[in-house]
Parts: sequence; C-alpha cells; structure tokens
Amino acid sequence: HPQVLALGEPLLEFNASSEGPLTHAADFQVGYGGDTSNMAIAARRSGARAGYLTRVGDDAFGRRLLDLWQAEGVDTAGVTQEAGGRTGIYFVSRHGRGAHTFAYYRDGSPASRLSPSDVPASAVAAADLLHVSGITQAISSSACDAAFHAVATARRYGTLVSYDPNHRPALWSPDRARGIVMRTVELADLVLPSLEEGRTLTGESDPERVLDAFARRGPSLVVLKMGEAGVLVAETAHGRTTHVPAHPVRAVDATGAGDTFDGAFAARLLAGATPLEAARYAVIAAALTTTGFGAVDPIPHRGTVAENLETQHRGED
Ligand code: KDG
Repeated sequence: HPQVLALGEPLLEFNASSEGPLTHAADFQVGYGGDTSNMAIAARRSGARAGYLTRVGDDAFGRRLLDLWQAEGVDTAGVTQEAGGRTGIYFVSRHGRGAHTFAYYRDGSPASRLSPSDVPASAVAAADLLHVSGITQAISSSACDAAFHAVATARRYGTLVSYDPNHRPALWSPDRARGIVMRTVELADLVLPSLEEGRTLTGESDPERVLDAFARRGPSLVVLKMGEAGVLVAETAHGRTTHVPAHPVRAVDATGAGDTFDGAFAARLLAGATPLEAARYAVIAAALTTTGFGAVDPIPHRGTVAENLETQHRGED
C-alpha cells in the first residue's frame, strides 16, 4: 500500500516554448501538472511508495495521466475515470528568471466533481501520510469537502496530515482562501506554505512572523519556502526555527518546485530522516526542478539529489 497518499486535481500542461505572453506563443511543450500529482511523483522519485486520489476523464488527457502515474509507479487504485469527462489543462507562460503565469482550462473537470465518496477510508488509514492542498479545496465545494473529509479520516487513523496552502488567486477569493486555509492548518501536522502566499494569507510580511502565524495554530512542523532565500523550518514542539539556505542553480522554470519540495520532504521524513535532514534534501530536489521546463519532467530522482547533497558536504569540509 502507498505510504504517501495525495488528493487533488491533475492537469495536462502546455508550457510555452519561448518567453513572453500567451498571445504570442507559437509552440508548447506538453507535460504534466497538478500540484498534488506533482507531489506524489516527487515523493515516489525520492523513494516513497505513493498513491493518488482523483478523478480524470476517459479522454486522451485522462488516459495520458494514467499512463504517467503507471510509468512512475504511483498507485492509481484511487483514480476514477469518468465517461465523457474532459480532463483539465493549463498553459504556462514564462517571463524570465523562473517566473511564470498559469492560464487554466479546468472548469467542470472531472476532478472538480471530487467528493467525500472518492476518499477510501481504508487507503487513508493504511497510508503514513496524506497530502492535500489549497488547490484541492479551491476547485469546487465538493472537492473542498473531500479534502476536509480526507483530513478528518487521516486524523482518526493516526495518518500524518501534510498541507500545502498553494494559494492560487485565480481559483478563489482571498477571504475564502484565508478562512479555509487557516482552518486546515489547525488540522494538519505538516504545513508547507511559500513566503509569498504566506504573506497574503496571514497579513504579516516578516518571514519569521509569517511562519509564526502558521505555527501557533498547532502543526508540529511548518516549513516556509522562500525560493532563493531557502526555507525556514519550525519544529513547534521544540520551539526551534532553523534556516536552511537554498541550493544555487540556474533556474529556468520554477513550476512545480514547491510541490517537489513537499514530496521529497515527506519521502525523507517517512524514511526516518529528521525534519532538518529532510529539508536539506528537499531544498536540493526543489532547486533541481527549476533547472528544466515543466512541473514533472525535471523532478529529480533520489540518486541525483543524494549526489548533490554529497557535493555540498564536500564543499563545506
Ligand atoms: O505548483 C505547480 C502547480 O500549480 C501546477 O502544476 C498547476 O496544479 C496546478 C495549479 O492548479 O496551479
């Protein structure tokens, strides 16, 4: 059975081949996205057994995503294929230094019809960690119910709850986002916001204060992802916050970097690493993801991350 179980919406990805607005894009590289699917793949590539809970269409894109998970070894027992469903897609345009904008075509997608009945209690109980995100909650009210139901089930069975707010202003209003995200933070063990969304959601601007606004709601671990500034790891039981610096790379596309961090971090924690060891590993995994185009393709495997960790250690000696 999967150790890591993620719930949410997968998307086919169309990444503009050259920089600039979509109005002028001539070619697109086809890839895969969907924050929670990216996370499950990252966890798998870092050595965890991973599974995904979602709904896709029986269209070409739904079948293509199923092929992807099968090729990656991500368990698809919890994936429902909807007859006549049209799987969601998104376009990525880039504006230099890894910055990007997403355009979504996902309204009425099969995943937006996720509901609590798509969450098998036995699978959640058998997993070590459940991962949901703000995107899972933003796409529809039934998907939001599914996320809360999955979290409640995980808590009932002692499965760790991992949560990435992944605030996407295009998908819900700031007020609804704030209310739902902060309620979920209170139910999670592990919270993994970015600094940018953390500022929007908490109203604080100083990173330590943003971190604290999440940490005081009860999760045992909060990792604030700050891009080129690295991450801050709060271990709330010890009242300890540690800075882990970024891994220097030449970023071309940051799509999926945060999700890769989440998956790599979960995989290492479940393998017995301490939170700081897991964060040092995940910072490298996330950095390497920004060196290639698309959310999934450049997610590194465990061996590559381990080599980079080694080189870093040697550099410190
Ligand atoms: O984190 C990357 C994701 O945002 C991307 O893959 C698309 O899931 C996606 C979304 O809803 O933005």
